[in-house]
Amino acid sequence: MVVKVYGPQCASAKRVLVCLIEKEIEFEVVPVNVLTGEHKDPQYLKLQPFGTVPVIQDGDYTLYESRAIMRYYAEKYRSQGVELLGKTIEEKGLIEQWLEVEAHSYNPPAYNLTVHVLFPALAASKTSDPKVIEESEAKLGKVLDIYEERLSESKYLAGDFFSLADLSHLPFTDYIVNNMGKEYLIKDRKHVSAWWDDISSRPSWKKVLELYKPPI
Ligand SMILES: N[C@@H](CCC(=O)N[C@@H](CS)C(=O)NCC(=O)O)C(=O)O
Repeated sequence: MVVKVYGPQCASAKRVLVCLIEKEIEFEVVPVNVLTGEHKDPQYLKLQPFGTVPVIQDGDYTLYESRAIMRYYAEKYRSQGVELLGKTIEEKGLIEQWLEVEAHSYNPPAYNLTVHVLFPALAASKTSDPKVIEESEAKLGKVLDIYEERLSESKYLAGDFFSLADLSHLPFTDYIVNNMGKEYLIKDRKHVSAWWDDISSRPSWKKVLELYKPPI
């Protein structure tokens, strides 16, 4: 069964796509343009009542929330493609810890920067608040200081192996480094920078960028 992914152009959807590629799962995409509001169409809201992308359909199974989708496929196809969930329960615990950090500490300021720096540059209808930009950058900097410490001890976030925890950072970090002129947030931190160079050079991520070109 080919997995149908709605909204491939958006960062959260790219999180799902890179996971599907790592797991060698076939997919097709359905474009949903968030800049023109297609994610609020009544037809789309039947699939994703909160009106955000992505959503997947796998036969008659529908799932939304990008991290839930990644976890679902990493578990369902555990022995296929790259192992993304760790080998032991301790590794799995650390992966979950860093996935939570990504969702609740890293993503909010990175998302705010995307909305206030990147979106206004792409659509005249989107406005920018300099105060939000300043506060989000400061928050993200503090989070990245903790990452720097962690990545001085291990090559990847959960240990010396690539996992869902690292993968989940790819789309928004790519915006920060390549589309917002804020690459210094990553590059000025030696271990974070080496980690970024490593994870962003994976063939799976390069494939996503080749298929769905930034800036969005
Ligand atoms: N927690 C959701 C967040 C999804 C999300 O915020 N998607 C963005 C695009 S990256 C979106 O749909 N934004 C449009 C909006 O919120 O109106 C997930 O991970 O799937």
